[in-house]
Amino acid sequence: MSRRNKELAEIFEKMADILEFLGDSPYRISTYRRAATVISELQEDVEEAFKSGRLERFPGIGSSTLLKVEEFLKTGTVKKYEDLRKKVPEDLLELMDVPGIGPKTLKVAYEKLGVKSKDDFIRALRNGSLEKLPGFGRKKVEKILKGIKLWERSRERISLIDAYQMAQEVLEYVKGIGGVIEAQVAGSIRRMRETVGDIDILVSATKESWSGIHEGFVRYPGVKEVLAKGETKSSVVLKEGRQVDLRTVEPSQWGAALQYFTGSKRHNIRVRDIAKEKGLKVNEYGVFKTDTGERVAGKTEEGVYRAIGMQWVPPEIREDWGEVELALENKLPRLVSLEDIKGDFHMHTNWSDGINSVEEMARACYELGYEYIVIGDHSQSARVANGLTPERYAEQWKVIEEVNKAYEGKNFRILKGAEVDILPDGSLDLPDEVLERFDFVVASIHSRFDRDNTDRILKAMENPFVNLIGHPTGKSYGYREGYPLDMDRVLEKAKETGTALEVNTFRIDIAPELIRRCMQGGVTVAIVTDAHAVAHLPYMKLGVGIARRGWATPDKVLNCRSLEGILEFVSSKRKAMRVG
Ligand code: DGT
Ligand code: CA
Ligand code: CA
Ligand code: ZN
Repeated sequence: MSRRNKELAEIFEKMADILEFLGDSPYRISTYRRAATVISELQEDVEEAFKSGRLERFPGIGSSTLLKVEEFLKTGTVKKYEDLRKKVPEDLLELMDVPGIGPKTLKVAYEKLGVKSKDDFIRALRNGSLEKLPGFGRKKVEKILKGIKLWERSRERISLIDAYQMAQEVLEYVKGIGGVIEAQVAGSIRRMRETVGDIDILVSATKESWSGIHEGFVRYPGVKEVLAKGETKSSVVLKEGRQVDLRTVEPSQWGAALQYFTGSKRHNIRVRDIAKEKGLKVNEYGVFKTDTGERVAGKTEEGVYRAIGMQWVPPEIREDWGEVELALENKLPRLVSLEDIKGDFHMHTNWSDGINSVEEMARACYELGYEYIVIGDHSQSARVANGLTPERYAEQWKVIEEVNKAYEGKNFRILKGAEVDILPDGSLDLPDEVLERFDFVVASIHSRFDRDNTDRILKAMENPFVNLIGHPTGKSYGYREGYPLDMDRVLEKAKETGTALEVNTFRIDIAPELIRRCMQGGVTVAIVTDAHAVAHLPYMKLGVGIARRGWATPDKVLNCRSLEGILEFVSSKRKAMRVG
């Protein structure tokens, strides 16, 4: 998403929050929220959408919204927003972003208890005064306290997906600075770590252009503060609060620097120790013979590893989790890669809580080169997500069949699917007679995140029509910890029943350690975007990165199979359970 889209979407979201806090009309509040959603999920820059008239074609985007968009494009802000902000204490505005604390909660705390700052609020949570108010109670207060803790942690380290977007924008800008020969993101983002502290960018350029590059870098429009500007290294803080470090190196040092600044620290320490045993010294400038000081490598990363007698190690697994030993023996596994991906199993359309149509999602996936996709809108019990009844699924199937006709002979097919809710007792939100008619079924938990959900998941996997468990751990970075789960039993049952587990790009729900256990235990995983808009589909790349961190190999990743392979995956479970 472009920086401007994001800024404007946040303005609308905040305006809705403030109006809610002030007790304004629900109609106006929902108009602003709608505007925020539409803008944050636009595929093009908001200015283009506005000028071409495409923006006003979205339902719910009326003339007063368009006026504010126009004002923002001209002035960089919205006056009404600036005025509204003054009516709410600064701290309370910030607290509205915390999961579990809405404007309504803060309104009550403000009016009944005089809460004006974050400290006031935390005091009211701790001393029991909030808990005594109607509509609160012990449980809710505990939940809010937990939310604050998670939120504070998520401000120290942000999710990969947020960091990745920010880093790509800075990278594009840096590539445009004069003298830059090559630029790449290093550090934890290159390793696709699930959470990111700061962004590291490495630039290759000849020495005489370094100072101009650093000058250009600190003038990036998204910069809030310049921490340091030097000849080889500069650091800035972005408006989003994230630090970016930029380093310049000579082209001849590129590989050594890339290896050094990609990390992880632990991987690098191991690599250096091994080099030392072989009489070599490794640093960010190259690989050198200890006795003579002769430089033997440094231009390419492959060359650095080769000089030490190692296979090149994919960045995603540079964590000292056993990769160093295998690389020395030339025995690293071939990890799944984006080119292997033939489809996506979990996405939503405007039939439930997505913003694009079946046709738009299909076209975008066809253009990504996929052979198949599963459209999996929410089932009926997901009311907030506008879940589908069996009748509406049947209507949607007609649309899917229509769209499929347009792709006949093109090696692309939409599979009829659902993301069916796993109900509290482990039964499913749709009867078997309906489930049977889908091509592929994802089953997920969307309620009772606070209790052990092992039995619910095991029971869902026993259903012959369930092919994939959506976001199995219930974790969602910055929002939710995830429920207690007996993973050994889940993995065993997944293998026994022929059910796959989801690697969810957005939630980063199953950790790499767990993916690795799936691989070792012979459990199939499916990498999904859980896209709610066309704009989310390309993040498959990050899902693949997360899977690679879990040492995922193509043979155990469902997306690597052909359409026939997917249909076979579905029918063999049904047959094994004697219903196919
Ligand atoms: P982060 O930013 O916390 O998500 O994690 P990283 O891995 O990006 O860490 P960062 O930004 O502190 O440093 C980037 C890479 O640079 C790191 O992975 C390894 C390398 N590096 C940084 N400081 C040192 C150091 O003191 N010694 C060594 N050997 N390597 C370092
Ligand atoms: Ca970093
Ligand atoms: Ca750094
Ligand atoms: Zn879901």
